[in-house]
Amino acid sequence: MTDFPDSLPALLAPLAAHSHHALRDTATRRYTAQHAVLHQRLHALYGHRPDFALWYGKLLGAIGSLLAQRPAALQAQDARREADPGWFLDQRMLGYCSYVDRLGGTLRGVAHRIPYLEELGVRYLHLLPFLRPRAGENDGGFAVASFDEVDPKLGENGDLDMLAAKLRNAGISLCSDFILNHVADDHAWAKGAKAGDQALRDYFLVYPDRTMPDRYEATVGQVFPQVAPGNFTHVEAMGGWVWTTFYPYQWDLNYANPAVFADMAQTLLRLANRGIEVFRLDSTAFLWKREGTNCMNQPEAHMLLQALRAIVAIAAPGVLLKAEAIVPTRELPAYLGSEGGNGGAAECHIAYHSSLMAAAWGAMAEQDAALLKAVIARTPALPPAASWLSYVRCHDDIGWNVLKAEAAEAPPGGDPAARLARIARFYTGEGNSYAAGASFQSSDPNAAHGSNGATASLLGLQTARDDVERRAALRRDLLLHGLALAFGALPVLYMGDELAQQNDDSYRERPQHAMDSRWLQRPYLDEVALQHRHDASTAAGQMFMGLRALLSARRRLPALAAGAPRTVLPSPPSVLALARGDDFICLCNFSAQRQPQGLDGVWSDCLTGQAFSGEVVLEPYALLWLERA
Ligand code: OTU
Repeated sequence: MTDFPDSLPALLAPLAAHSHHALRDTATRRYTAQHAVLHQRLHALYGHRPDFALWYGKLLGAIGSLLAQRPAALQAQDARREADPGWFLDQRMLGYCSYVDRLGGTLRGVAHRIPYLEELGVRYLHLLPFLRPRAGENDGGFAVASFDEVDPKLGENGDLDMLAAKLRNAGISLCSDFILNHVADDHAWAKGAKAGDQALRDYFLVYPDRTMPDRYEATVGQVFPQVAPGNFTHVEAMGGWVWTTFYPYQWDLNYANPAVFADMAQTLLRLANRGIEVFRLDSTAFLWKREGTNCMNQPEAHMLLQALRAIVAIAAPGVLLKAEAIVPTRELPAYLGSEGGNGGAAECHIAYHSSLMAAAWGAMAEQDAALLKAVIARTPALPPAASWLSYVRCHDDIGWNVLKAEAAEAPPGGDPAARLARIARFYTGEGNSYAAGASFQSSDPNAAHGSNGATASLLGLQTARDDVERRAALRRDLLLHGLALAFGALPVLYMGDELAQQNDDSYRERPQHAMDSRWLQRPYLDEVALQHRHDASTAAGQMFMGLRALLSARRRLPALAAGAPRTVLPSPPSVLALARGDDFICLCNFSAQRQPQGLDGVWSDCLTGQAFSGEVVLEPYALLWLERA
């Protein structure tokens, strides 16, 4: 690369004053390893600009400064993780996701929950947005007004640093949303743009009239078709239409502008230096817009992410990037990097396997594993030191449209939209469904957009009329969790699910939340259920202890590590038989009927030690973890 001599000194200059020569040598080593990808991706995106070389040198200088500022404890963690890049693939890794206020009230309060998290074996805590959000409606914190201030309702900046350090000392990695697709319309950049600052106006995508918005709308989908139709919002102060993929107050950032990339990359490194170890890259699929497309999963979005990965590898290699891309299965692997293709570059370390999650819920509604088998068949092996994230529920809806391809192909086939709409209607409790949930954003009952509801409520605990139905609901709940734990991923529990918490309907009384049924599954941690988590006579106790038994079995089974092999064995239509290597099988019976499953050799139940050989009869909704005897 001809510009190599111009760039390394830019990176090293801020380190010149640094007392430790080692850091300069480390920076040189990392830069040498990353430069080709970093320069190639950014040159491809912005090299046409006459100021590219100057911009690139400034960016590297900023990266060098942030590396120089990185606290020693984090530098030491960086070194450990550079030596063990697959550290997060271990089968003992377990994630937990919650809102700060719903888990502990404030950031300080979350610190008091660490013993509880340790009891579960949590090693990764995803706290939903805790930076200063937009005043008023803010999409649960996903409209960020400042990346450098903590939400005053949750504490102050020092509390974040303190919590991150306490979690790190407990062996728990703090994960934070990094909402890089958009900012709030009261973010300083948006306020400056509204005040007429042209450079800041160029941080956003603004159109003087409807000509371009209408052309884009012809091919772009809608995320909130009911409450926020369309992708553009007219803003008087901007003299036109601003691109707003999500709510009107969430202004998409313009990544065709290199200043945006440089600012956001530095913002991430500043937050990394506060002790955040995992960044959930929100809405990564939407980062690059291209007319005539759905403006998702564009090649340039992957170039941006690969450049971000290279920057993190230089300045904070102990940090993980996690892609939140709620997209069809075929689009997912690219977020973890490509071995071949555009020069084989790493991208994110982790990606949500959103179609696996949706297919498991689809299998439960259909009492048939076909959708799930189709998704697993389309799930390729991953690059080294990359992992799926498996989960049962999260703070968002279950998005069905990611399954269109599998719904068309998996038996019995038929119209995929109608099939997904049937599943979505099942989870609203239609007909004799046991579910208690709500459809999300689908104005047309025959269109499947999303489904909301707490896991236990969607699986029948809320409608259960007697102990038989309660036990069936809990079996379904443990089945979905057992699959997420056995699949071969970094599994993340969603706060409250471990206690079989149900829907929180209170959102309907809060004007700023009433129109968004995702708040059904955003409860406060139920202190009473928490007290009963060891009481087998309660649903909370049965769920917690059932889950904990699976978790302790999982910790001793290397076959369940994220990177270990995975194959689907022959099974009846309503059973998933997932082998992990030669000596472990996860059996899931998605039906209300007993199902026979053939076995070769002698196996024993990981939880009870009961032996099976030749065949096992699976009880309705049974989960069975077997290890070769
Ligand atoms: C993400 O959502 C967040 O998880 C949501 O909580 C936010 O509302 C949204 O971004 C905007 O920040 O596909 O990749 O269907 O599941 O918007 C973006 C609604 C997403 C969400 C969907 C999701």
